[in-house]
Amino acid sequence: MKIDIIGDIHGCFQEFKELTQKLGYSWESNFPIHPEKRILGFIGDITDRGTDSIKMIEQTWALWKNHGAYYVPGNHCNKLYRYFLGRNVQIKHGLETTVAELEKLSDKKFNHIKRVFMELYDNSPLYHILDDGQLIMAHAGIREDYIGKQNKSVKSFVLYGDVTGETLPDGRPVRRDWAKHYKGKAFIIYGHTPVKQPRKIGNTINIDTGAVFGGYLTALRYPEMELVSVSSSLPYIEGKFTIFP
Ligand SMILES: [Mn+2]
Repeated sequence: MKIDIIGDIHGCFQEFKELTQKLGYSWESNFPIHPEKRILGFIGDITDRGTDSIKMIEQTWALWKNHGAYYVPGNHCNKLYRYFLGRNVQIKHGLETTVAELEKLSDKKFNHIKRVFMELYDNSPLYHILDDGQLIMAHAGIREDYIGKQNKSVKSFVLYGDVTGETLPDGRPVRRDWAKHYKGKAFIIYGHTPVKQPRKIGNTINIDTGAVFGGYLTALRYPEMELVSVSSSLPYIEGKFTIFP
């Protein structure tokens, strides 16, 4: 398989369009289509914080539904799904921007966006095992002993990472560096924790380069293992990037 997997987009439609163009996709049909039938992969957190979450829902759903794109949910996707279910979720940490976009829609358009997002979410696995088990897409990564399993712990890990339950002084959750200890054969591609440059360690790569915080939007071309990035149009926010020792 030939797939281009994109890191956390967070409503950055403009960067998504630029990145797919740089990857050789054509936008003639208003959706990125590759002339050699490469496909796109979405690593989760397609919405929240950026200005175009609705557009990213439409793009991701249509590419998944009609063109074989792969998607796994992130924690922000999970929260939006629970919002659509009518659960009592807190409209903050980025969800407020998506809700503000939704509130401007007509009832008809709102119901359409709700329906397609829920369809996408309901039909997507917590993580994808691709290429005969050689490649795994998981939003926040996955531990080797969780691969192939589906339970509450696995769900929490792939959505939030290896969190300790503690928080840093700035409110961000404390996360263990699972990638450093990963010894599995499958190559794990993930995002969730913004880093200044893609972080490749062992058989893992984090491609969340903080597009919504003024970094880059990054894709990994598989199986070529080439990284392709575009600069964010947004102001750079230093404190949002994790620096690993
Ligand atoms: Mn995330």
